[in-house]
Amino acid sequence: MCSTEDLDYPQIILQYSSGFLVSKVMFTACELGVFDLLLESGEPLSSDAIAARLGTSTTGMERLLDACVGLKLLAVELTQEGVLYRNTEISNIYLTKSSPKSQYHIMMYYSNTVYLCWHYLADAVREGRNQYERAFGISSKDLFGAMYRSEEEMLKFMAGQNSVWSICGRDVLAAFDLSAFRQICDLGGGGGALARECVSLYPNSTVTIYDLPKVVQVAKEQFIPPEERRITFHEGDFFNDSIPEAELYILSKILHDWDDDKCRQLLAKVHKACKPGGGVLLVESLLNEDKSGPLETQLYSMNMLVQTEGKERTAAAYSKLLEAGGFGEVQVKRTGKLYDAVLGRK
Ligand code: ASE
Repeated sequence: MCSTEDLDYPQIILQYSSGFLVSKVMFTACELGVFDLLLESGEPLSSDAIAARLGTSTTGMERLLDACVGLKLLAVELTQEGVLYRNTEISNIYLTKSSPKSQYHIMMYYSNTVYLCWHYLADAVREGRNQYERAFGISSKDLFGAMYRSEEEMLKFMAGQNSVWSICGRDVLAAFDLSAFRQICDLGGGGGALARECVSLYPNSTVTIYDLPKVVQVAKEQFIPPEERRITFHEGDFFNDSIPEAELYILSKILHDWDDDKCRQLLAKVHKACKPGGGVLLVESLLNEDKSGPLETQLYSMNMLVQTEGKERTAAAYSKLLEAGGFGEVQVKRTGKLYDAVLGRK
């Protein structure tokens, strides 16, 4: 017989069960503008004042604020006027829209897109494929046709990816000394935050952002200032169109979108275009060789299942793909952060 006393750590199960509640509380406080309001106000505010300013119910806002206090995203003070709420340091840095390290956009993407796909996680596991048809009623035949099903979705994704580089961009670009590569092509470079980090860290380099025409248009108009002369653009679909010559190709979170066949196909094409002595830098979240962790990467791999045609891989798996594409001298650098770097040479 099994009694509850035999269970050593029931609190772990309870904690895991409510994990999604934690995410949703943080996303919702971001979405409603709680952290932005408290930053702007410059002084602690009551739940009634916050509810009034943000146009929400008082009963809902009070509970949202209290849950944020429990998560240490807000702090409370008891004063004569009653309970007042203020941002903590992490919420000021990461959860306000205007902060240079803001994660606001990736949270909105998680809350409004990723979250809906995860509703069908069991179907994704049963079928072994993404869930755009169930979640959004659209065909997933053309992956980025589905991902960028509207201009708004594309913008949310681009802004979301950009926010990740404000935290991890430097580490992945500094993992190897890339200063010898002057002509760099960022394949699927999107909103260009990594390209901007790259020209800032390596001032003698120029970066061409290669992406789909509609992505390049938005990147030019909304993400990259025209005075940034070291960044140029190339419109195309890297599976079907030609890839320009360069000394270094950056494939940042590209291979994790695709199956092994597509990855080999793309890497072989990059190898052909690459100047002799050049290289390719993969930026990905690496699984341990026995796939025992890191947990964040294991979860991202589940996300690749519900959202893409790919998965997260081990360093050995990326090395094999690089070698199959023709690259050699593969070096791996773990950054200790979310994203790691793998360099191959032609
Ligand atoms: C992709 C990256 C992401 C494709 C779909 C995606 C992200 C979310 N959805 O290339 C950002 C990284 N986060 C996760 C959970 O992988």
